[in-house]
Amino acid sequence: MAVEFEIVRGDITRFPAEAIVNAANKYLEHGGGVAYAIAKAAAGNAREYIRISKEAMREQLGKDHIDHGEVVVTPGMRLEKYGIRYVIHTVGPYCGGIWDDEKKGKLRKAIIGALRKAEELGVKTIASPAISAGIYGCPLEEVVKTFKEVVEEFKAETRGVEKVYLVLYSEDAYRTALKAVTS
Ligand code: AR6
Repeated sequence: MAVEFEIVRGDITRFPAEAIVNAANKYLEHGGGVAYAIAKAAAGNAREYIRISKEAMREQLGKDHIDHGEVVVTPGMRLEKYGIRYVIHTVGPYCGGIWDDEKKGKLRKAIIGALRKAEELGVKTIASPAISAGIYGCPLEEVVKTFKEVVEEFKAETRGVEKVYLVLYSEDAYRTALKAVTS
């Protein structure tokens, strides 16, 4: 079955997909943005979720940081009531307003890493925020376009994933995202 891509407006901490993606930093510190929101919603306490995430990183990667393209999985915990079984932590590029091929390459790796992990976990639905489009300062339009391209390429290799959602938090961001893929 072909994987479908959909842009939606919503809060990823309660989005009913089997796996959600976290726009993390390389040390899984979850200090702000969507990472902090996921950490608080999942564990009730961000500090506890950081501890769990770092432990998972040690077990899964055997080191204390993630490179672009690598991911770490933690259980949904309190998010399981929405049907979220896994959180896939991935790290996008820091842009600070600058966009170039190198940033794009890093973002592509971050996205494909999360999608491949979803496939490996056997989930049918995965939802992601606009990785790097917040605190990391990458242009939202470019992030959305890159997302669409990567999902398009992922179609050729996936067997199990049926739906990929890109979840925008604000109405404004949602509108910008829709425009970015139609223009
Ligand atoms: N649901 C969906 N999207 C959200 C939500 C939400 N609940 N909350 C925020 N967003 P950011 P980054 C959007 O800054 O740019 C953290 O401190 C937000 O509007 O969370 O990759 C990490 O630990 C934006 O469009 O992630 C890293 O240090 C998008 O999610 C750093 O921030 C991503 O914004 C990563 O920065």
